[in-house]
Amino acid sequence: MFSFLKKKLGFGSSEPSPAPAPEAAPAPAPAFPTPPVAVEPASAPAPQVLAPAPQTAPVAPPPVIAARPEPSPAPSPTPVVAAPAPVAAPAPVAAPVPAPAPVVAPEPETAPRKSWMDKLRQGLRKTGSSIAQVFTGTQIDDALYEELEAALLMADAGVKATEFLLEDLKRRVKEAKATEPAVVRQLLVDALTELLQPLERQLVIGEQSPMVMMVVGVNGAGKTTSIGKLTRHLADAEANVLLAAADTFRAAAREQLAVWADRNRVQIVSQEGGDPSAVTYDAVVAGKARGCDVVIADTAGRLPTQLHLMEELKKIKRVIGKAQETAPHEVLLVVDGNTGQNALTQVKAFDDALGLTGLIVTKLDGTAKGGVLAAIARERPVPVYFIGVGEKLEDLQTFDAREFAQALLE
Ligand SMILES: Nc1nc2c(ncn2[C@@H]2O[C@H](COP(=O)(O)OP(=O)(O)OP(=O)(O)O)[C@@H](O)[C@H]2O)c(=O)[nH]1
Ligand SMILES: [Mg+2]
Repeated sequence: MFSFLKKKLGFGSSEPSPAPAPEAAPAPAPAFPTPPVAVEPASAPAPQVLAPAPQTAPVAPPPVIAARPEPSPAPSPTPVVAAPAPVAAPAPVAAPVPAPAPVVAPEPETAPRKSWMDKLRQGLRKTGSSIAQVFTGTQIDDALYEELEAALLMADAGVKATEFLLEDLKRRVKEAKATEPAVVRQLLVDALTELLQPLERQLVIGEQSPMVMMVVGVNGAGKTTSIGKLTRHLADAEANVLLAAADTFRAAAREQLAVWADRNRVQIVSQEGGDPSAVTYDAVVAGKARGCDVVIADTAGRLPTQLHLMEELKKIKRVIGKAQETAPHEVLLVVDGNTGQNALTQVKAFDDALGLTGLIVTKLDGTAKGGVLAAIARERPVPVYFIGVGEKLEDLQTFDAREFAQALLE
């Protein structure tokens, strides 16, 4: 499924390993193996990095990460730090960490990629079918373009992206001297793919130790669930993860994250009724002391119009910077794909307040509003690291512009 580009040392093979992650491949890639990690600059759209090497079992490869840094004996700086049961005994040195055997086991090996693509397609079909219907006629005329305009707007692509796509499409149709509506549909897939391509980006870990990520978004967008899934993937890729329960607003939120930490056997820092900034600070300090690879802070949901709560987020970000100079390295916004144009509003508002580095777009398995990604690409192109197409682990996937365009217009 997906790999994390790991740079420098620390874990994962640090040299361009020959057969790394599968990705961008139509082939039935396995759920999520990807141990040997690809190394490449992040910027470029994932494809070239990743060979669709049909992975086998999700077995841990060369045991890269040396003995997991022990949690408890660490000079844990603050008392806040609850160090949950991080796995077995820490082997002294680079002992082939008994690869958390059970952790692996993604589901059925066979069809994962296809099945999540189906979910994406099914979700977007509500949108897609109306767009696809535009091309069922026999003529390319004004009526076709008018219908297409209406369909794109219905799919929440927004006025700007819709205008842009129509113009681009007309140019392509002319160039290709297309005469069949079915060909026009294919040209629209190309146009949309090109528009969405700048959003493709892969999460890079290993450049910073720890890499600190803060996750924000409105209530119920899917922050905690996405963190849980991501943590599992990171843990499977041998990264040492520490979670910060910076959603101190609800007790249940802490527990929800603790369940994920437990399930993935990673550490968590939380504090009853504490201040979210303080919890995050403690987590980053602990992450440094314990040699963690990634620290992920889960924050409470909030609307961008709740200014005092947005200030709180800014404070968390500042405080992270005090704990580690270059952090946070990622500020991810989780948006619910169902919210259509509202998602664009959220992206703009959170970006203005915090300077987003990436997005996770969830719930694309049940939405008729998938066109909003085109609006985001046109108006505020924050990269999309992952998309969520369901509640299961394998339902968190990397974003691939062409796959998405195809699913939307099918
Ligand atoms: N269908 C579907 N449901 C999802 C997806 N991602 C998350 N959910 C569900 O959305 C609901 C809310 O998810 P949470 O992870 O608790 O959302 P949150 O943003 O952390 O919520 P707050 O912390 O309350 O702001 C849960 O029921 C999740 O199972 C997805 O990609 N598809
Ligand atoms: Mg939450």
